[in-house]
Amino acid sequence: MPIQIVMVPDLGGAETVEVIDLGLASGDVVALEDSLLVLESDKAAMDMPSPVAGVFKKYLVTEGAIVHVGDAIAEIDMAKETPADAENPPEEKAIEASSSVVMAKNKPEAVMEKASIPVSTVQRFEMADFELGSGKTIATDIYAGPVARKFARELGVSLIEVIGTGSRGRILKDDINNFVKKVMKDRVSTTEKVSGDIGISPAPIVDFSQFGVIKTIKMSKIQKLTAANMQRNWRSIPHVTQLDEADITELEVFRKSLKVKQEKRVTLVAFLIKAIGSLLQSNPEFNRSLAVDGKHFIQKHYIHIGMAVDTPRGLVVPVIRDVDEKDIWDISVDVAMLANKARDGKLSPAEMKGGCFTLSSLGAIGGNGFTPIINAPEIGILGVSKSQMKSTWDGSVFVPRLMLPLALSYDHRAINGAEAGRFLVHLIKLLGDVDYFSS
Ligand code: CAO
Repeated sequence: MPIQIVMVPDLGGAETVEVIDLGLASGDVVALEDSLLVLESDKAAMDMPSPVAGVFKKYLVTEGAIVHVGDAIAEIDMAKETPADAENPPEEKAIEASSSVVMAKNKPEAVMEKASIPVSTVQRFEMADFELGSGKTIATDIYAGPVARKFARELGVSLIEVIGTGSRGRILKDDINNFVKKVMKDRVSTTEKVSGDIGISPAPIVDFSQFGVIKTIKMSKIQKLTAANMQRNWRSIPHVTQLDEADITELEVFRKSLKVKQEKRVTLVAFLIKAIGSLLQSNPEFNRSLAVDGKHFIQKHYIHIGMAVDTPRGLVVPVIRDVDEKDIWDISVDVAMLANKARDGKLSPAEMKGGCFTLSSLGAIGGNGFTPIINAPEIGILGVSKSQMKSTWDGSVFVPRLMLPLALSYDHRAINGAEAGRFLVHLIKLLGDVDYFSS
């Protein structure tokens, strides 16, 4: 049987060496001079190349074993030729490589013969201190065994860059792992730096109880979801907010007259939603979303508008559907119905989906203005604050007018400033046009 037993070669003076790295597994194809294992003397570590080509069977020693010249250390099956071997038979390669390599051919089964094997030395090898026998000696700066070398090759790691933490600075598999992890971590932090996170330090962890009595309150599901969505939208969308005021003096008179006549409640929010619906039709660039591929817009041919509602559980945004097909009364009914459902926690997931644009009205609460965060994948949101009587110049005199603060936030990847400016101007015009709502 063509089993070659490989033996410890002439060690050039050293009597014993330690086996420190066994890198092959049964069935591994071994080419001539492939590293079989690593031996280490007091002064150097050596890759021990295979004297034959074949298929590795097993080691006859364990890691940490102390071996002598001539000890059997491994078995290689030379019967199993590899494709490369077929073209270049092992014996020819062996003869080319080193005449001192003992080959299994023409030898009886399991020949136990002292082989003088070429040994490649690695880091810390000093010729004068460790003269090898008849083999070739290749001194390099890298001190690593075959397992580590194989692993490094698989990962494409240059061992020159890896710092060894093994005995006498030997590079271990873990050192390569740690090197790769560090490179990846550095790359992530470089990406973060490039993406603008440089200099943003994490929020300090403060023990507030040192300043007074505290209580930790669990966030509701809605609050957690809102926090995550706001964070994502704030960070990922280049927001611009355009500010203006609409003169709603006549509209408010009209709204109040409707209330009296119809004995039904119609709030300013219904007028705003109606007006936004009209603008999404005349300014279709606002009725889009950015496609995931970053190369297309999704143009919507339906008009559904989200309405931010403040509830005890947190902020929710039900959607009023097909606003373009509804009059002010239909919309008023939807506003009241969805706001009530929201406050009672009875909105279905479907009622909160499909919005094209959002209205966030803080008008009943107060404030001069705020910058709303876009509700992705929408690309625009209108923030409305409390209307106030203001002294305005009509060209000849100051007159009191009811002015409504508006803030239009838009995704600057999808909307240009001029488009946003026109959108707001048109909105202001509509809110001043009572005929539009009465017709
Ligand atoms: N300026 C002055 N008054 C306003 C106004 C404004 N901009 N907007 C509404 N009002 C008036 C209403 O017309 C109504 O007056 P009347 O009683 O005379 O009719 C009154 O304020 C109360 O309105 P309302 O709040 O009950 O109803 P609404 O239709 O105006 O709003 C809703 C409904 C659901 C939008 C509102 O209740 C709400 O929840 N707003 C908060 C939205 C929010 O939290 N946004 C922030 C999101 S980001 O954190």
